[in-house]
Amino acid sequence: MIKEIHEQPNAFERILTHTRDGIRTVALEAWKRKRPNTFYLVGCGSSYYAAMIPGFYYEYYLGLNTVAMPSSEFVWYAPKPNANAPILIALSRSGKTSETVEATRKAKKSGIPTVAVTSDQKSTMAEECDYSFDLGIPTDQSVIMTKTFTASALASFLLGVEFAKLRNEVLPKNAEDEMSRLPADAKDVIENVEGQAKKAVEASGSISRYIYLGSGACYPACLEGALKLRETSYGASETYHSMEFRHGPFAELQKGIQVFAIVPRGKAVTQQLTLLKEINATGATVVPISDAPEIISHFKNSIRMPRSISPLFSALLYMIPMQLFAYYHAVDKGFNPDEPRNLSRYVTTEIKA
Ligand code: F1P
Repeated sequence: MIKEIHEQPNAFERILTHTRDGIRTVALEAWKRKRPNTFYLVGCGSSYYAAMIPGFYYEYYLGLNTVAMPSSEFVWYAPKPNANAPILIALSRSGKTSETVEATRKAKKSGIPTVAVTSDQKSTMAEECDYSFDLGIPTDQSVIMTKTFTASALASFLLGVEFAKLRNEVLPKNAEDEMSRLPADAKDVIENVEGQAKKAVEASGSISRYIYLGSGACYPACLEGALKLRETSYGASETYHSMEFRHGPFAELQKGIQVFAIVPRGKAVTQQLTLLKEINATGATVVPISDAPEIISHFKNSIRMPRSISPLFSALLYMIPMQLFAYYHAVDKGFNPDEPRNLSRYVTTEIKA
């Protein structure tokens, strides 16, 4: 797991150079066949959260109508065949997860074009989908998914960029520049936060429960951060949209609960600082992960992100400290993250519409 976390800068580099041509070809072919107008992104577990990240980007930055949902929900509640030119983009590291394979079959039966995003080109999903591109990176050796998570989120985002170009949508300012910086930014993040993540683990001895707060594309990143902790340390962890937290869950706060808050600078920092101060006043421990000076200076336990990193890719870059925390937390508790209990690389189960 730790090796795969460290390989993410290289994986980003490969996706942005080697994989990008294949992504362009897929977008162009799919565009020629049936100009897609509604983008369904699906996956299970980590791959579902990975799908939610580009899901946010497609809508917010690329102007594409998008729905991100678990594969099983797509199987049960697929769009009507006369829906607004749907396309299904299915994410699965293995390409073998039953619900995701079934979602692509269901789409094909209704005439919905299907794209496979997977690291196994020989998998059922890659072979059965209309379009598929090689992620171009060796898959995670560990059962726990880290590198393929951020890599498939990035590759799916790039696919959206190609569709947005074909639709003449206005791309986010500096997008290409920020993409080219991503591998170096990821390296910078690892160098800066690894020691801090270890310290955060050392300081967490009395914590029995973790809450992750994030917004925008960082919300699914938080879902994945909390899942990493559950998969490796089997502890209680949950996720809320930052401002949703006041609407109920706030009631349970007390000493022994740690709140991770992902606050990249720029968006609603002052409002989130107010929230974090309120949380802190309950006795719960606040650990912001942030590059905003006003947040970092306020909490002694902050994990400080490098200031120079790309704001566009916060969700991918802020994922790294959460992965590292989960890894070192498990090791600290005496668990082996490379032999997680009751977990396999992918799940096969019965799923029918
Ligand atoms: C999806 C997944 C993983 C999870 C576990 C079971 O696999 O849910 O996210 O960590 O190992 O399978 P995949 O469809 O991406 O191969």
